[in-house]
Parts: sequence; C-alpha cells; structure tokens
Amino acid sequence: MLTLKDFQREEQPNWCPTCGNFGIILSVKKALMELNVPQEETVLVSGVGCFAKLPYWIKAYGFVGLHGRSLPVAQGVKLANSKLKVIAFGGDGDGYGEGGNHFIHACRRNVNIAYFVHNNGVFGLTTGQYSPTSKKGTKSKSSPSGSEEMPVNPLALAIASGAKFVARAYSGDPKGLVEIMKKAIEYEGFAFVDIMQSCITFGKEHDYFKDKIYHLDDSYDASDKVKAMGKALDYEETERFALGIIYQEL
Ligand SMILES: Cc1ncc(C[n+]2csc(CCOP(=O)(O)OP(=O)(O)O)c2C)c(N)n1
Ligand SMILES: [Mg+2]
Repeated sequence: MLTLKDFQREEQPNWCPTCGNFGIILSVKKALMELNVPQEETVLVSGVGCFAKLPYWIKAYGFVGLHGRSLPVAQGVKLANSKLKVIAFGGDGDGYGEGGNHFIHACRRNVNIAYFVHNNGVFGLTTGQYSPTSKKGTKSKSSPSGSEEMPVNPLALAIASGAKFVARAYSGDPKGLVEIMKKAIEYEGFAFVDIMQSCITFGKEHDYFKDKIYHLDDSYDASDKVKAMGKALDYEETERFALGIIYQEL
C-alpha cells in the first residue's frame, strides 16, 4: 500500500503561503494513494504557470512543457503507452487561452487521460493580468479600465465540444476534490475537472467561493446533457457554483 510519504519530494513548493495549489497537490497525492496507482506508472504533465510546477513536487514521472500544451503532450504519452495513468494539468490562462484549441479537440478526441485545470481567474505567474475566466469588467494591470471580453465558460465549452466527463471542484473542499479526482482518474476516456481556486496575491480573496459553492446531490441526473448545459451556465446568473460531476455520458 502506498502512503502520502511515498509521493513526497525533498524540495518544497514555492507557491504563495495558503495558495489553493497546496490543496490541489495534496488531493492529487491522496487520489493516487487511495487508488494505489504505482508511481512508476503515473505521468503528470503540465504547461506553464504557477499551477504548472505541480509535477516538480510529486514523486512520479512528470513533464513540464510549453504554455498551453499539456494536452498534446499528455495525449501523446498515453497513446505511446496505454498502461500509464496520465494526468494533464492546465491553468485558466494556459488551458483556456493559449491552449484553448487543444482543449476543444481533446474533448472531441476522448483519449483516456484526466485533465485538471487550476482555475484562479488570473494569469498568476506573470503577476496578475486578467485571464479567459476573469469576469467582464475585471480591473487588472492589463485592464485598468476593466476587461472588455466575456469570460469563457469552461464547462459549457467542454460539453459543447463533446466531452463525456465534465466536473467542477474547489481547492478549498479537499474531501470533494479527492473524490472527483479519483473518479476522473478512473474514468475510461477524457475526464475534465475545472478546479476553482482563489489567487490570494493577484485575484479573488481567500474565501471568495466559500458561500457560493454547493454540492450536487443524488437527485441531479448528470447524464442529461441539456440539463448539464444549464447547470454549467447557471453561475453566470446566480454566482453559485455547483460542485460535482456536471455531465457524464452513460
Ligand atoms: C506561449 C507563451 N505565452 C505567454 C507566456 C507567458 N506566461 C507564462 S505564465 C503565464 C500565465 C499563466 O497563467 P495561468 O495559466 O492561469 O496559470 P497560473 O499562473 O495562474 O497558475 C503567461 C502568460 C509563455 N510562457 N508562453
Ligand atoms: Mg491562472
């Protein structure tokens, strides 16, 4: 049996203290531990951004590639050796901006990998420009008068692009996050999880999501694509964020 210590490296993460990335990295380790995935069969692939350093700090195989390009690398790894468990990581800038095109086609292509996007609504590593998921009107150093564009809705985009496993999680909900990660890792196909987090230095305050999240319960039918699309879209009106599997094709 694996323990958390097995995934521990000597180097320590240099993320800002209390960054949501700490909750995400711990959840990845727990999910791999609980699923008992051998480290030598695990490949973590990322791009560029604060989030993208995650593979540095987990003892498994890893590849830190180019900005927005974790998906093509991860799909290539899986196609080259289908025995491997491959997890790709993205940021909201990396995955929905620079890598947006790869995202659409990974949803359609359905290669058996998990894709976890650290969605903090900001370009964190480059010190706080607005990102594809920043709300319209966001003031930042690159948009002093407020951003002009409508934000991307990642879940709606994934469903519309043909993804068969689409989920939302929150970095401050470790129990729920581990459960969703496990389901995504085990899913036979492309499994996408948008993970909301605050960027405490350049973005939303630490507990911004605390009162806005709720968990989907058993009465929610994740196999109904039209309803799932409605659920994916509804936070734009309500500012309430449903956590769980939003859409899963049966
Ligand atoms: C092709 C390319 N464009 C731009 C950059 C500069 N760049 C590096 S990190 C980054 C922002 C990353 O933001 P995000 O993906 O949201 O990750 P975060 O830092 O917020 O975790 C940008 C624009 C780059 N490295 N490569
Ligand atoms: Mg970001």
